[in-house]
Parts: sequence; C-alpha cells; structure tokens
Amino acid sequence: MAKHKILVARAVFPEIIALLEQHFEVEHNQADEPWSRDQLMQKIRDKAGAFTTGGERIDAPLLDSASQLKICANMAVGYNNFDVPAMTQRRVLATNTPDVLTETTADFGFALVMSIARRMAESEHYLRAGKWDRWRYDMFAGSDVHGSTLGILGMGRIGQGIARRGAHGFGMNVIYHNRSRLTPELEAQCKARYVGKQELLQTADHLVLVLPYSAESHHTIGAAELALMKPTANLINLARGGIVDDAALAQALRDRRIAGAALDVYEGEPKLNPALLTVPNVVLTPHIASATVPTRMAMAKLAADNLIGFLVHGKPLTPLNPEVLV
Ligand code: 8YV
Repeated sequence: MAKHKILVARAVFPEIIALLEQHFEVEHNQADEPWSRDQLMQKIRDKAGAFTTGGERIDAPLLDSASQLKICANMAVGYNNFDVPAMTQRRVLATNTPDVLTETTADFGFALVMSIARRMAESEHYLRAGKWDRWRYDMFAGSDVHGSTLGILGMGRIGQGIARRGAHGFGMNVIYHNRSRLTPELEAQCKARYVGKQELLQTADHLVLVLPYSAESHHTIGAAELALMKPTANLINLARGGIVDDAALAQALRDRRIAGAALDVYEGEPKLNPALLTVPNVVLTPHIASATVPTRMAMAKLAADNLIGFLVHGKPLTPLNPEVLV
C-alpha cells in the first residue's frame, strides 16, 4: 500500500523524522525555515497528516485548501492554533500532547515564581554589568516564597502541579480560581482552596496564570485586574500570550503597581512589547516551560504516535475531537 504523505511543519528531533519515515512519505522542515502562511497552505495541500507546533494556524481557509488532510497532531498541550470546530466539521482529527509535559512545566512555573520573588535575573544583570562593589543590607531584597500565598488562575493538570509544589514543598497557602471547582479529593491533594477571581487577585502574593487561551480568556489580566493586586505581588504567566495585556503590565511594572512579573509567553511572540524590555522588575524567558530534553522528546514522540496511530492503525492516542472517529 502506498504510504500516506505527511508534513512536519518545524524542525524536530531527527529520531522522530526517522520514525515517521518508516510509515509515511515525509516532507519536513529540518532547516527550520520560516514558512509563510501561503507556503504552509501549498505544502499541506496534498498531505494526509500534519505534525504542527503552536505556531501553525489550522483554520477554515487552510482546511478548505487541504482536501486530503485527515489529522493535525500538535506537539503542544495547548491548541489555540487549531480551530477545532472547523476541523471537526471537515472531519479532520486534532490531537495534542497532554500529560507528558505536566511536571516539567510545573517545575518551570515554580522556577519563575522563585526567580521573580528573589530577583534573580535582575541581580544577575547587575553583577554581569560589573556594578557589584559591596554588600548592602537591602540589596535585591525580594519577597518570600515559603509561607506566602500562591494564587493559581486555571487549575488544570499544570496548575495542580504548581499547587502541589507550593503547598507541600514550600508550605504556601494555595488559593485558586478556575471555570469549574476541583473535586474535594483533588483540592485536598493540592491543599488548595477555591476562591472567586477578585479574592484571588487581591490576596495572592504570587499569582500564576495557567489557563488556556481563547477569545474568552483574551486579556484576562489587564489594567483593572492589575490594580486589584497587592503592590508587593508578582505575576507569573506561563500559559499563553494574549491572556495578559502586555502594555498594561509593562505600565504597572514601571509604576510599581505590582512588584514584578515573570513571563514565558507574550502577545505576538516571538516579538515582544518593547516596553517589557525596558523595565527591570521582570523575568523574561522565550516560551521554554516544557523545554527539557526528555519532555520535548516525549511530546514529539506522542505527536508522531498520534499520526501513526491514526493514519496507520485507525487509533490516535490523544484525540481532541474524537467525534471525528465515529
Ligand atoms: C510548546 C506549549 O512547546 O505545550 C504547549 O502548549 O506552550 C509548549 O509546551 C509550544 O506550544 C510549541 O509547540
């Protein structure tokens, strides 16, 4: 039987390309050239499957020009780059990579909490700039993590991982807000208390955002929400750009409306609102929360296994729209 044609939109581990080539005719992008939307549409036109990352928008116009397409496998747990209803309508399966990145991403969320609370990036820049000439009692004095109040907005798997780290490792008082409340068992495991959004904003010493991006969650944190936070509080975003109004955040940081922010994701990334680069009280990382070698490998393997599972065996592992399968 002729092999299905698939497209791998971005460079990925060579082992994963080799695995895919055992099953498919693969057009890949190991040179990691930035393809325009038109190029992507051209390349996907005759493909049965696509291996995508969060950067490729799979929407109705693209789907309409790709009549052979049966599956898009995202190497990401977030899938706001997919128009899932449009995919379902055209019977294109969508898959993502849940679970395999939960603990790694929760580790990084905690690293962001620690780094902004203890002003690690700011103090390292100071040292590298050759400015450190003496010890001072208040030099880079930050805020405590242990015993403080950790607020989590979006209490999915990653949010729960961060809550467990905070409650069990650092004796933090954990509060959370989510569309739906956790079961009492999960709340007990995370030692987390459900609160309204306003209480969360007003009470958290460190507020971590881990909610999915959608039209409804656009600018969940803007000037009004920042104004409710304590002036000593830190904001941490490892969810998606667009959940925070970055211009409003840069202004709040400049005005010391809040103490600091640690960000892994940005509106319009990889470009950044330039104002964020000019404020000192912010930690900035380039969307690397899931980036450990074993976890990125597990994500790539799961995306590949979804393509193989579906196109070769009719059984994807982590479908987002399983109604396409019936
Ligand atoms: C991905 C992420 O690396 O999984 C997600 O949703 O944000 C990251 O882990 C990124 O989306 C690229 O696919």
